Amino acid sequence: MGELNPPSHMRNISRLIPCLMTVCLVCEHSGAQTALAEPAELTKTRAVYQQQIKMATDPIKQKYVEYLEGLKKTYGAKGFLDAALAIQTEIDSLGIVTATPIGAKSDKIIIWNQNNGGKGDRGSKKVNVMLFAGGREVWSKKGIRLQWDADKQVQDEILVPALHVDKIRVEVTELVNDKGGLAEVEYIKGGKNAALGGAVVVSGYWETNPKHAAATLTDGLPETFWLLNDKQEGWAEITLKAGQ
Ligand SMILES: [Ca+2]
Repeated sequence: MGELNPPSHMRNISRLIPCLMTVCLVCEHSGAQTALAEPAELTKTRAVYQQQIKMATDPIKQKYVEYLEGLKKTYGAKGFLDAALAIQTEIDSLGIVTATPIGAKSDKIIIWNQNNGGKGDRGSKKVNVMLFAGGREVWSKKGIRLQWDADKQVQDEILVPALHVDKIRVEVTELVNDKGGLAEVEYIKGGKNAALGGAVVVSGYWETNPKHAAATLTDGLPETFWLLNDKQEGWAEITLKAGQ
């Protein structure tokens, strides 16, 4: 009897094949019909349904985004940049527009170089930039090449992640004619310069001449400039205005 089983199975399978093919054809056919002739009521009701889902879920997403923003700041302040950026990616993926810009590159630093008031014998070629929050470094970029022109004053923009920052440090590492300096450092956040009028501490300034002291970096005037002593690299630390 066992010898008869295989042909019997084969017969069953061959009977099934046309049936399966018919089912497939029907499926395909009915699918095409639905796509071509969707009733207006369905389109309309689906739009209402999707709108209701959006209205119901947006407040939940909003709350989640608020939580993530707080978490991002906590990690940023502790110096865990990778964690902060991972949280930013999660926020971006939710597609929620919040009141405050959350774009990872919405903030920027603008560094105005100087040429010794048009004399063209002093300036800076390269800088390192560090961002701090609560005394910890949260972001840095090293070896940034600055534009410099002997006749006209030029500036560079450096895009930075939208993290909570309270202090920035600029290190001048390469000089023009061994005589460095900068005219102004701006920290643009939400369209405003958070460095304007901020307290500045510098490694030193040219012949302790007050005309070229630390405060010239945040006075909002590109024509006033900080000069380093000859043949010396140096740094400036700027405390951003509170509440920025
Ligand atoms: Ca200035």
